[in-house]
Amino acid sequence: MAKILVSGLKPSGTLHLGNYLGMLKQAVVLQEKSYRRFYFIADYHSLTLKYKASEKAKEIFEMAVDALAAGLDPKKSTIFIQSHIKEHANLTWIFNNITSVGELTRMVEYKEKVAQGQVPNAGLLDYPVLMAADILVYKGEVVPVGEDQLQHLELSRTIARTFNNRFGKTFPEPKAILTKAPRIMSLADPKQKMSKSISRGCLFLTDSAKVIKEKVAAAQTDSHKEISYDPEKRPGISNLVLIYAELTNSSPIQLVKKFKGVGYREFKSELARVIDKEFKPFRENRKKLLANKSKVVKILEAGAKQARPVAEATMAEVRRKVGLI
Ligand code: AQP
Repeated sequence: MAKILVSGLKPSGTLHLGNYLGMLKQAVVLQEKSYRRFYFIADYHSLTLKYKASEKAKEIFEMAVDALAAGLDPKKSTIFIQSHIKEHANLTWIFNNITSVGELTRMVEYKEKVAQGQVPNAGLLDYPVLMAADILVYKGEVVPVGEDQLQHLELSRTIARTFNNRFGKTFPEPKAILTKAPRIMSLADPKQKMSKSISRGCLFLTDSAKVIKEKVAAAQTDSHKEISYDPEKRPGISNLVLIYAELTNSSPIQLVKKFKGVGYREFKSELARVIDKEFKPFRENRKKLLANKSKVVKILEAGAKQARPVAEATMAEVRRKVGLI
């Protein structure tokens, strides 16, 4: 039987190159493999961060538009909005009772977000439990994610194991599918992950050719002259080389050879051209989808209709096993 694949995108801002190379590009490619796929827009997760209620609906809808524009195909994948399937929240509550608070407070992303000034609300702390429910409500076995989500995914595995031990075998222990670029760094600070919530240093999928050129030209590198790949010692240029490699299906080593004797300015200009070429079709698809909003609404409704019976069946089984009537 085809393995079950689950992943999500949080509508907390515009998609960036990190989201694309860490997860989305691979999600599109995986549509050609024999999985049963569930992709959702993680609107509940986005409420854990500071946000403006008047802008949230637009953000959620546009994240769905962006996922479709990047190539997620409703004929191959079930695409829907997280909060439209109430079982995500229901299962979170069950999982809350088998998860230790100590483990949640040790999550690196929680600590980072609080250090960045996010309110340490219970939702932010509970984020990884909701993530476990997102995956396990579909009995997900594989999860395409970036490296930042690995610790959360490990907790999903722990939750699945704990539940199975206590209530009987119910859930698989989901595994990550990582890309060769699982952590793209900020263009402004190559020691920090590129993140939607820190827009400085982000290269957005919606950026025009001109903006891409300006941002890549301004990307922080170092005072060396030659192109090389050494993420530890030369994180700035290495981040750019990795981006180039991923977008051209080559390897950093091949690129270091190819650009021998070429200066940073010329390399950056070439990289900007490669990025723009990759994202041009995305920008065009996005424009078309935004002009046909009812089509997107229908796709999301159809996706929820496909996802709901699967989630309901899991929740019915869980209710029985934990002793609810
Ligand atoms: N910098 C990154 N490099 C590689 N992969 C990344 N991902 C995120 N940042 C990078 C992966 O992209 C997928 C979608 O991410 P998300 O929407 O679930 O939210 P996130 O992981 O919290 O991403 P951001 O951009 O950092 O958002 P904010 O700032 O709002 O928290 C995930 O698979 C993620 O691993």
